[in-house]
Amino acid sequence: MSPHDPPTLLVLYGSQTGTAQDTAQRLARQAQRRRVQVCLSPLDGYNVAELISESLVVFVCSTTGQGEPPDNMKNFWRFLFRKSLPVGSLSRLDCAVLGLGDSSYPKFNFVAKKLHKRLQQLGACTLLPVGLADDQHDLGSDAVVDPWLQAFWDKVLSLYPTLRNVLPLREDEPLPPSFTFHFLDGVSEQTEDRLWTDPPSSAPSPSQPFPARMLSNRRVTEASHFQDVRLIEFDITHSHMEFTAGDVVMMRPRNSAEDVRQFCELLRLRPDSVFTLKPCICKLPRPCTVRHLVESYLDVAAVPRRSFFELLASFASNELERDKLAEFSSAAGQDELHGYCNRPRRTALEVLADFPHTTAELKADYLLDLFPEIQPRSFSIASSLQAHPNRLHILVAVVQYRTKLYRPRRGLCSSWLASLDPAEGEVSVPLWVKKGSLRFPVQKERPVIMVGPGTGVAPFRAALQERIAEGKTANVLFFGCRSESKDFYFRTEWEDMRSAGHLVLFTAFSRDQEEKVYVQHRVRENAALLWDLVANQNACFYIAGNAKQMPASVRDALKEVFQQEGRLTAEQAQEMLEAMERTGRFQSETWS
Ligand code: 2AM
Repeated sequence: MSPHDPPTLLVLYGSQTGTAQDTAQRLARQAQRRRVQVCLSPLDGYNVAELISESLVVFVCSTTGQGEPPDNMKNFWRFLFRKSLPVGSLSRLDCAVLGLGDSSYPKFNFVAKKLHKRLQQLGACTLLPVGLADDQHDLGSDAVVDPWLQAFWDKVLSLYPTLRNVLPLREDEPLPPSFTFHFLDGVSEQTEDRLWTDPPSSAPSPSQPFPARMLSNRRVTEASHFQDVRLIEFDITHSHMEFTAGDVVMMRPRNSAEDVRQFCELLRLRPDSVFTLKPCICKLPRPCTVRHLVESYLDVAAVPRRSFFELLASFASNELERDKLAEFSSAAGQDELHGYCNRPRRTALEVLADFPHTTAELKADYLLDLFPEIQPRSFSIASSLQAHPNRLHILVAVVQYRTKLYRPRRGLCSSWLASLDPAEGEVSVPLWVKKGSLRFPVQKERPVIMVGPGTGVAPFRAALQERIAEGKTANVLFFGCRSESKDFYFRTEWEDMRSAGHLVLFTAFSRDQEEKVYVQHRVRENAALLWDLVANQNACFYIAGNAKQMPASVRDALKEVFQQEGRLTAEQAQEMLEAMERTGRFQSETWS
């Protein structure tokens, strides 16, 4: 390598749902096509102490809900913000930061902006302004991402002019696969379950989840109601799992048997064939069956991202399919791709069925490049160990909706959970727990006000059980659902708490009358009580649930309460809410 050649490009990503990973992967493939040495890694998979000796790094990071870094960059984040790091320690580094965010959340692209600033502070040279892609406005963020990637390459070409003389690999030439499959004859699979013959000796983790036995899976909405909501109970005896109210449980869903069958048929793979991988993937058994790989690892039921089409296009030999795939991969074809895939929520498996010639020719070696890994899903824990020792409950809304496509769309994890029936035989689900963002007060007298419509009530059920067991009886709950007779779940539990004097309950049944009645209406109606609790008794206020309009409307209602009862101006009410937020007296956990 001459001194004018570009150094190895390191692409590091922090990704929660896989978008940042996909973008990082696209950048790495662009580098491979330009014959630039490239190394791709999640931030926590990289030894951050080595950053001082790197020359060229791109960081691709998303920002999660409340301005937090994604889980797979949390260790990196802690390290980078250590006060002891010397100011000039990254002075050898040329770098660039691309952020993926959503402007409907308050701290838009907070992680990327903060990272960019911190790298500069540590002496790194930032090659271009931080890229701020917005999921709200750009089709799949490509309106920002593509020009940013182009600007990055322009900058690299200006720094390393010898690159201009390198003939890039053509778009239709496939890149070498990242893995090789070795199919074996006459060997049976080493299943994951066999690793679990002894009880674990420490708390479960993503790499060592605890196979929790499902004890019950009960529908809690009336049979004729449109929404199927399940209360699922797990046995976690001997798991060493510990959690308190507000924590979440994590699990990896599996693809349905029908999707696995169809996938194997389209790719002409035998589900029972057994293979080993090079390099190996520690989460997969060695050897592994194709069935296990497809069922538990490849995310074939997700809407595929652009890098999927780019890679697929490079294999297509059928002319019609090749043209269409090339269009979907191009910047100009993104509107079209959005209409074909994102809007109707078409799955990768359905796309493969639309491109049968290309699919039939796909080599197994490319499967791990084409499909991302199934990401773990989180659920608020809905029970307390004090009320239910050795048990963990979750509340799951089974996601199902229609688009223009013939088959209804189903949420992978909720449909998988709903399909598991402990009455038909033993079912176990590998679980681990994570600290959640909601924290409840330790002081006994301090009241809590909780607003949790729908499945938003899950963490509050855990909090109520825990608080009542600890003798904390100043509890107010606002619960909202459509109808008193159809989806008012936990009714008897709330009523028992109420009659014992441990709960003040307000309900909003949105569709039991002509006018919509929502939790925020009940908040306004109870202004005097709420003001007394907040202003005179130091109460904490919580919101949990679906992140559409609800959290913002409840916030507005609370500010109105402050204005009306506390005789505050709009600005003062806003300041009061912000002060409560800073001190942890106003907290929210929302999800989509
Ligand atoms: P709806 O479906 O009748 O509109 C739980 O999903 C409850 O939250 C339902 O009663 C639902 O009412 C209600 N809900 C929907 N949008 C809301 C919003 N913007 N604010 C508060 N509650 C809402």
